[in-house]
Amino acid sequence: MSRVVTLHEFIMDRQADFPYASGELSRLLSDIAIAAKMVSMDVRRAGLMENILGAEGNTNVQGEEQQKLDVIADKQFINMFRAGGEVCGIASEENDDFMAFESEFSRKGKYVVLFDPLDGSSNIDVNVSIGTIFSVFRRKSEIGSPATLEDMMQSGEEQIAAGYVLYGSSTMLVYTTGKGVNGFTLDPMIGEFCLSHPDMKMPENGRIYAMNEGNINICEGGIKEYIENYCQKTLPGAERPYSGRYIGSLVADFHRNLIKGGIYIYPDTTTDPEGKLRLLYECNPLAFIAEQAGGLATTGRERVLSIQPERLHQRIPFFIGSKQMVEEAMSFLK
Ligand code: P6P
Repeated sequence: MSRVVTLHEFIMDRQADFPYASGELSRLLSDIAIAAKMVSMDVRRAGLMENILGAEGNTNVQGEEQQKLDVIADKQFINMFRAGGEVCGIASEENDDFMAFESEFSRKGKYVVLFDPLDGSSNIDVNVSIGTIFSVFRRKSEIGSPATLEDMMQSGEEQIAAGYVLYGSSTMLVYTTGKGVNGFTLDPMIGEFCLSHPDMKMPENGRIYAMNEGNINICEGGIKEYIENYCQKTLPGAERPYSGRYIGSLVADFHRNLIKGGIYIYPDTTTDPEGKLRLLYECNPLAFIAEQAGGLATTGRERVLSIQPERLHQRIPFFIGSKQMVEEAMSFLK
């Protein structure tokens, strides 16, 4: 029985990967893990706390109805970043504009974090898996000055870390710093994330496709053919066609595909002509993880990580998963 490796030990062991880092990134990742534990506790008892469940009573910049837990999770992460001293500013799905932390202490932070505090929140009240997604950049602005919009608007290739927390049958934290992908499961007995999925690799191919097929007749040409004439056709020699699995929580669908192989597709549609998923704090972090695990993430036409952002809450069409499946799906696009 090999010894349990906690996330904290793993981060410290890997600190040597960053000869110039004096521990700030390690502390930032540890802060994310602490906030994730706190959100996990809130998620797991939401049904018992009527002040947590249900709608907040307003809509966010996305025009989506905010859930109370969205706002609670957003505050947990922001408070952790503000207090930690490594982060000079943030942008999140739940805040219209980016936030430059005011204190002199925070302005010395070297990093900015863009995050979706609780993705899939329409699933909260029905006890279906939800997740947090985060993306870390080194600031471009001068240390000691307030964070700027330019700090937030960097292309995905500039990320120095990215990850997600999955509040599922167990709570997992999966992240990369550009040297592979590792997964940690929260052990509630000791309150620590423990290494459970070392060096994760996404299968080159798979037989699971995740898409809201309710959009099949309103999305860009080629997708309908891919789903109906490829995924739903019994492949020669195969016992049955692909399996459709759509959870309605990007993090849960992505995590399953990372382990089993598969593709997640959210194309542009007549209702979401630019696509639905947000480039900066949903697509970029998962694209970084996908590529680090041997997968692929595109808009259907270009690599996600190469996109130079134009707006903070910019949306893009999103094809992410097993390399061969994403390439296959792209071949159907007109
Ligand atoms: P639809 C959740 O709001 C989310 O951003 C993703 O987590 C999820 O995959 C998608 O949107 C669900 O969108 O339109 O299928 O309900």
